[in-house]
Amino acid sequence: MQPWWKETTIYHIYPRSFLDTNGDGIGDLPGITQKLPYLRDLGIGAIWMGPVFRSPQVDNGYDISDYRDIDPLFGTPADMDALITTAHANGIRVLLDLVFNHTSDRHSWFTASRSDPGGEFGDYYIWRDAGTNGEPPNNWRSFFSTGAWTWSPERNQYYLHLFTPEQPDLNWEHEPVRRALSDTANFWLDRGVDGFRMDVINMISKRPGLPSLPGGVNTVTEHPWRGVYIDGPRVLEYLQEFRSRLHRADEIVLVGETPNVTPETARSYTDARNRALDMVLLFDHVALDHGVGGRWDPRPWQPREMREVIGRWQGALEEPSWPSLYLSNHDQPRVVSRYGDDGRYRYESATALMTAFFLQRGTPIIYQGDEIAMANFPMETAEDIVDIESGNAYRDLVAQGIDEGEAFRRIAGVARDNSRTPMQWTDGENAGFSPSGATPWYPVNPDHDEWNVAAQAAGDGTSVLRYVRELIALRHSNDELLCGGFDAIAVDRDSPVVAYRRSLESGESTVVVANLSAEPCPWTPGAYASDGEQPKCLFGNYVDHREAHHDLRPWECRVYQG
Ligand code: TEU
Ligand code: CA
Repeated sequence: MQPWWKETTIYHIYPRSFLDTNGDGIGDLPGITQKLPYLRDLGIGAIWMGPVFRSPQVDNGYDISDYRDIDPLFGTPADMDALITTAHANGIRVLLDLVFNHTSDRHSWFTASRSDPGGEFGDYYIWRDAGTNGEPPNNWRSFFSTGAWTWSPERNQYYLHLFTPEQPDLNWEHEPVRRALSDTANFWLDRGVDGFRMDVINMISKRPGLPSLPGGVNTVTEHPWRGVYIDGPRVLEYLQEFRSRLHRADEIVLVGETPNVTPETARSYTDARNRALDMVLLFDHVALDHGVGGRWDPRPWQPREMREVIGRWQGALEEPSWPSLYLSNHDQPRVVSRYGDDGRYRYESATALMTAFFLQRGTPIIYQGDEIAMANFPMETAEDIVDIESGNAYRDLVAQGIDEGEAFRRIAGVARDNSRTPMQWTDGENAGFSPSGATPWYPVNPDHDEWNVAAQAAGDGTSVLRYVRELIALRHSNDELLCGGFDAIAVDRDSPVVAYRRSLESGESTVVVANLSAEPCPWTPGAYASDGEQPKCLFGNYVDHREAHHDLRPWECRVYQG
């Protein structure tokens, strides 16, 4: 028997944009509760919700001022209890998002730490004196285009923040901090939740002495922060201690968000014998389109690179590790616009990408809206950039002397705003996200008239939604796909095809093949059947896939009996 989280499909909810029931334009907990039957019918076994705790919302809830309270924007603690109970009644487990690398600067721990260095909370954050000329203690930059240190006149010291100044980093070196955080997790476990996604969890340990990063290096290719504040020296130790303190530690699931993680560190965090995390969220496959200047310098990507990344990470996270599988989230653009084709082949490319990804060894995490192939928002001007990361990046590019139009173009395709637009439930007003007359916090994508849940659920032709339901059912009913090993099937170097075999020790196997391009390309099914015969095609995204013995058509994917 495998643990439950290996045999489930997780659905990632961005609460602010899922369903607004009270008409304030912001998605809420009752909205999530209302849609649980929809998720159950899709085959979802667990939801992960972005942070809904009390927060000034500087970074949409990733700046938490009270971990034990629900932000009134989203509802009440009673709404959360109702959500958990209803989810369980529908066979759906609930994962919350723990943001434990930092708090909000309005958290009582921080205000106490700032005003009373000698008091109980004095060491809860990373405080340092200024240099002799008043300069910050080192040259670290935050991930959001600012310096990583902010001066506090009140305490006469700088504090560290790897994200916005309103998100001061907690000092995990200080044991009471670690205790307070595991107590917080237990508070929610005792309320019935089944696990957590842990935000930027490989940033919790900073190298002692907080050394400056070497100057003049290409930060995109050289990652000078590795071992300094990413994958620092004590991450594994902290995670092991954290897990050992949890109630029901063996029943729940811990998914770590780990930017810039390496195969080695990912393996150590997820090695079952280490009893730290169960899965980590990987990043190489969402960086294929990063150019020499990084995320804000996009370049075309090659299917070959996707194939290499898949092979590398499936190899790195073999037993006793287990991968997570995701294609997009609230920090990334929409996958169909980014790696697929949101024009002519929108259905085909969305389904091919999901098939190639979600049938690998690991647990699929589907981001809300991907099940109907939601696309990037058609931004027109810099005014459409609302997110703090994208907005800062835009200003930064312009300050570097890049022309405003060019800066906007670079940001628009990759901005986090793209994936944060309201969920498209219907073709009606506000896409059914907010009640009629309300104004959603971010405009709905105008393509909701065609691309929405109601349209894709109705009728019996092809739809991305119906395909995803069948894809999940296929995975859940096929032992090779659930627990088999992964072996890449070799293809020509420049082929756009991703192909692999999932096999059990008993010899049974299932073959997955996907053409990640609009070009037809050669494929000989018989060559991959164990007995050389024409293998049985079980599944595919073209209606006649069962009779298909010919080449792969644009964005075609198929699943064969081994
Ligand atoms: O994101 C972590 C992270 O590294 C982000 O910088 C993300 O990769 C980036 O947007 C891509 O350029 C997590 C959360 O998912 C994100 O929403 C938060 O803003 C961030 O942590 C801070 O808590
Ligand atoms: Ca609301």
